Amino acid sequence: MRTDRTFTMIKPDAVANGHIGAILDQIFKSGFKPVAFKYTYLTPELAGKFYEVHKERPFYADLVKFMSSGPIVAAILEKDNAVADFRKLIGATDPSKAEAGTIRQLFAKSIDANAVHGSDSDENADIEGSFFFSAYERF
Ligand code: RTP
Ligand code: MG
Repeated sequence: MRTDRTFTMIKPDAVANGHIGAILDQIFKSGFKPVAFKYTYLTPELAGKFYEVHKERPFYADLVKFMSSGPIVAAILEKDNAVADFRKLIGATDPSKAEAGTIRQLFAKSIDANAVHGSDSDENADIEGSFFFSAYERF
């Protein structure tokens, strides 16, 4: 299992608020290199499938509704120790608890509309990247 890739989404709130450029700038300045990018949209069915691990959690329905509420940017990023370093860059799930200077502290409004997603393991980075991109795009 490779350890130099992660998967991210710029979520509907950050896209709608015009933060794509600023967020990508911060990601690239932190040393992540682009592997694959897509400006796209999750239907409720696709959002439900993507977040299936949270199916039994109380916030699942709201999460699916939010993630399918508007366009997103999906991307595979490359850097040593990508998963952990990226989660450090985005900050805590709840932006009110996120460290100063993190992407969620700067751009997120609430725990639901929290601007970005970051994979939580190397295995999930691979699964999530494969959800959006074909094998040749992940070369
Ligand atoms: P993500 O998967 O989006 O990168 O976020 P995460 O790892 O920091 O958090 P996770 O536990 O995977 O939860 C996925 C998304 O569900 C919403 N959530 N709401 N109300 C709540 O207690 C709660 N907990 C999680 C968040 O929007 C979170 O990003
Ligand atoms: Mg997560």
